[in-house]
Amino acid sequence: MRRLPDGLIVLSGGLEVTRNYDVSFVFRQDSDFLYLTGVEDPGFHLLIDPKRKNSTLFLPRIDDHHRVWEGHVPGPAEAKRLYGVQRVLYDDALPGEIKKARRGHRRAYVNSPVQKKLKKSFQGLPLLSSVLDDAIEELRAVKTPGEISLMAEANRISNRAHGIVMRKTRAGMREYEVQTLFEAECLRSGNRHLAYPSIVAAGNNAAVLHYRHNDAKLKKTDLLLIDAGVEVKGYASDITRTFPVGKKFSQRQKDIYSIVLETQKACIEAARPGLNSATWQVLSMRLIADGLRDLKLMRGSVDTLVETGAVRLFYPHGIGHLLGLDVHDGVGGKSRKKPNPTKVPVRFAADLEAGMAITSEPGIYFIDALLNAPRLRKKHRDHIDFNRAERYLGMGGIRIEDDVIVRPSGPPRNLTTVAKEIPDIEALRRNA
Ligand SMILES: [Mn+2]
Repeated sequence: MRRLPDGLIVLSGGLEVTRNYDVSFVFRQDSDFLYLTGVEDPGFHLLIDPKRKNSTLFLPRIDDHHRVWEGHVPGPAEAKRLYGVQRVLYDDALPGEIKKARRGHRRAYVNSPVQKKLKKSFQGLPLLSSVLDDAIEELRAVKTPGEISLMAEANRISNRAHGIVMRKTRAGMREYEVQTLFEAECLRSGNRHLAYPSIVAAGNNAAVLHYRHNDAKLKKTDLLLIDAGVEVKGYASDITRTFPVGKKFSQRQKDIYSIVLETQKACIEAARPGLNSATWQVLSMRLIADGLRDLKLMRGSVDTLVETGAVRLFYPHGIGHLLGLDVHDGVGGKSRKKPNPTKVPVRFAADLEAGMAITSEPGIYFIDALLNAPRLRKKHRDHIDFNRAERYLGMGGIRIEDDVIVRPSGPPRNLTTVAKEIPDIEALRRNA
């Protein structure tokens, strides 16, 4: 209401989507709608009237047929208690309520389902949707204490599940069996959704950034990368660990792992209010370039390795992202956009703020499609020892990812506690 005081605000929540014939996908609420209402069921709408300072939730009218098949659905009185909204009505009242509420408003802020399906009710009133989307994105970027406690709960469950995976994974298993270890622990917590499809990638599969097959057999000499997290009341956790399928890391695996780990810890330490996201990205690229130079995989000044993009052949993604009701939680709204103070292009340059939830997730990968591309070999021949790099092909990739909350001062609060130091991981792997 404070951000958009001059218009009527109307949003529709998500609807069920058909999976096949008469079966729907498991329903997951639209994140903006969930943010504003807490409603996890389909078919709801929300009307906010800043002029009259009230908001109304509209629920789908349920008939007896529905009750027979689906069971109990809250009525208006119960919904009012559950969702803490001033007024609750059935959705057949929505067009009439819009007509009443639009009096005195010169515009309406609506989300795209309203724009598509309820346009007629607003006749003559300009409908703005990107302004509304941006205003909510801006609000969602900084978390309230309540949101942070839900994110901490999601991390507690995912921490436990990652711990089980790290203890119980054995050579000879398939990647999907490891996935089952993780996801069973999440379901056991009473939460039905994962924040995103789990990535379980053994050996060279970890060089595929969004690997989803999860069906290869684990070999004793492989590293296993698992990127997985549960969702609690819509709030995501997003955690990655990489560990040996055998008892111990090989020396070569240790060398690469240590660079990623030191980079990840330094980037967490640096995540403080006022740090520009592009500066943060450059910091991670510099540390990785420096480590790869020590291993003689790269040569030249760190500045050159970063500015020419040579380091991107080993580290082709960002250091992190905002986290919240979406695993990639928008960028914080247009008003947060700042000039990029670096020479490295980033999607969005903005300053970190206290209360933001972010991931820190550097990685090093040996990707055949990059290391064996003739154009890239030619372009970066002065800065990458491709012959040496080829010897690492097959290792796949290493990524370490924690979820942290930026604090007003000092280093952030780290919600992720899964083992990541080499001795701690090897202790969990001693029976492997
Ligand atoms: Mn992530």
